[in-house]
Amino acid sequence: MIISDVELRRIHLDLVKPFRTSFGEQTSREILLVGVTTADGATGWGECVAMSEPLYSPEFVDAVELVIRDFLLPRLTGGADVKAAEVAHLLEPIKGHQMAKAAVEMALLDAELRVANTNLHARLGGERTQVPSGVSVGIFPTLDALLDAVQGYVDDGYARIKLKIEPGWDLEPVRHVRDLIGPDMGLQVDANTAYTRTDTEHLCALDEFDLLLIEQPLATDDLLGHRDLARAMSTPVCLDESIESFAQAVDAVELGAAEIINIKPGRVGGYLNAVRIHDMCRDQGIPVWCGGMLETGIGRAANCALAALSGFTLPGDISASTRFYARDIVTDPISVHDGFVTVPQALGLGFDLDHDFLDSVTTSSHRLSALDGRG
Ligand code: SMG
Ligand code: MG
Repeated sequence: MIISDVELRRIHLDLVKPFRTSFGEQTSREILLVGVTTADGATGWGECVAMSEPLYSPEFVDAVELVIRDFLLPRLTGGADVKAAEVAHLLEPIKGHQMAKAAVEMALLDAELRVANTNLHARLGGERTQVPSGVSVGIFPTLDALLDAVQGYVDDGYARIKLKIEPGWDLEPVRHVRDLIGPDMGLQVDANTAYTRTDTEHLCALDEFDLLLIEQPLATDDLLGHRDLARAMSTPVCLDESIESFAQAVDAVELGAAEIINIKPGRVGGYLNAVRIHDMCRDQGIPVWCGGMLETGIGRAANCALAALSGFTLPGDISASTRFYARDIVTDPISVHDGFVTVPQALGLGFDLDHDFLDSVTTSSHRLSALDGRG
């Protein structure tokens, strides 16, 4: 593909209700979209999962836009013929910035698939046409409010519940939710790095609730702490924030720090790296599941295609679009039926944009003519 034009577009979407995690509360989402137009006249879109502030990871929207514009695009433009599968390698000289890189790769992949008249589901070769859908439930001001919300998601048909936890909001909420949903429904917790090694005994008290996993209890760089916790707890330890690359996934698995991995394509530099991590984990007998970053229908469609691969043996955070947004920017938003979402079969990543609505939520748009690459 020869990139002829790039659009960096920001959108703002209000959340249907606030979403609180151990690192803060969100009431809206600011998202950077990357649109690439190729010399064949195809347009592809990628969605960057970075948040507005560097609270989940070091990346954030303002920085991502700058990095893409000044450092990533110049390495892919200037008339060069670039395949999506080459993007990660071409961008390797730029250190880090996995979410920025993923968004660029995604846009090129979308364009490439559209030109080839196929989609991501077919390209990745996922066996399934439906994937089980889990929902991520935030921290609430009261137990009653939490239980109301969980009951609503159970009624919506979700296949499993993930509770956000933090010190002071863990054993009791988990106990009440387990009582509410019964022993058979999948339940897991996500601490987003809120605990330390000194909390081991406290965290072991979660073992009695038969959780599918505990996600990222300790700091991002505390692999040994996660290994020791994994030895102490019967609940499997799952890493999210700690895994930003294929190499880190290999190390974490070998060390015994990751008994399960949450694969987020944005966090690991793109869908193709995500597939490599999936393949490695499948070979090592490590279950994986597809995480979520409050994506729009662009990322949500692509995540469905990824989660259709056979190693994704646990339900992902791939909920209905309406779990976060009253209206999505795609024409056919993801919805949940009997615990499953259907892998979209539209061309490209699997979505078509609702251009009028997209324009109405756009807050800025910068077009770059890509023929003057500076790589
Ligand atoms: O998209 O369903 C979703 C969100 C899932 O909880 C979710 N994501 O750590 O896994 C995680 C969080 C990261 C984003 S929290 C603002
Ligand atoms: Mg997480």
